[in-house]
Amino acid sequence: MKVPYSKIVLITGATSGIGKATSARFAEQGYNLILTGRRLSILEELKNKYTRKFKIKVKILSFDVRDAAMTKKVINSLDSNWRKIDILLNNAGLAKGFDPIHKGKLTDWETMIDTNVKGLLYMTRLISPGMVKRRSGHIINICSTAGHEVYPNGNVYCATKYAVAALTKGMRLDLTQYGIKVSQISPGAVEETEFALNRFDGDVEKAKIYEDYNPLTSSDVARTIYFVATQPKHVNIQDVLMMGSQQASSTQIDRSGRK
Ligand code: NDP
Ligand code: 8X3
Repeated sequence: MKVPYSKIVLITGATSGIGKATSARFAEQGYNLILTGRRLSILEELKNKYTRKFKIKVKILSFDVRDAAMTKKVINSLDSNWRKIDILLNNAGLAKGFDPIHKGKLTDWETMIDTNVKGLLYMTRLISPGMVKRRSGHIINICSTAGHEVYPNGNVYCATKYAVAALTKGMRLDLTQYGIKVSQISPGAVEETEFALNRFDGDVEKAKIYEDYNPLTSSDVARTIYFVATQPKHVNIQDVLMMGSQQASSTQIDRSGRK
């Protein structure tokens, strides 16, 4: 075990992509984990793997972050030891659709707002009071370059990530006095995730958006999250805006082949 005491990290959206890669990073470093997501079988696989390989404790919680009542019930069912969460990684999120505003689907908009904004708020509201009481903790929100610049057809997804950026700032203003750090990571395009597949409703062909350049990988983002989470007590990295080397902005990507 490399961790001085059994720190607990709760990761939302641990079944795939950035959340899954980050769970592996913390697991190999000896942290105890609370892993959440809707797909129970994947959570079970991760729990078996990490407890066997790294001898850490893993709690899995399967629920939909859009469901406020269920989220409350599940988080409040944790026993007092598991409630002492040191790091909350608000990662669960998604893009749905890629339509201009006049053609967008209301159901897509509701899914994104309910998951990316309201889900993040539900989790924070449930977990931050314990951190305030203990006068310690670190909340890390997964934002996006989409929370820094809006791109065509990104409308509502970008709006949810601008909301995440505003909430990160608001949380920090409210929680700093209690010794709680609040940070966010803002990645550009990230492969080894289900992000594109979800955005394009499972259309494998449309989801092939990374083939002609090197985007970030989920492990690149996980490594950065780990770095942000393991700074000395007096250091808080507030935001990390990161992109693959072939990406200059949301719309400027060198698509001349993988380099
Ligand atoms: P993935 O689709 O691979 O992972 C998304 C995770 O969120 C899954 O574990 C999924 O779990 C969980 N999730 C989605 N909806 C819900 C829900 N309603 N309730 C509970 N869990 C949910 O995508 P990424 O890893 O790419 O996405 C993670 C975060 O990173 C998101 O916030 C995304 O916006 C952000 N991001 C992604 C980028 C990219 O290019 N990939 C770039 C910048 C930011 P399950 O389905 O099991 O519920
Ligand atoms: C994911 C990155 O550019 O698809 O947040 O919005 S992007």
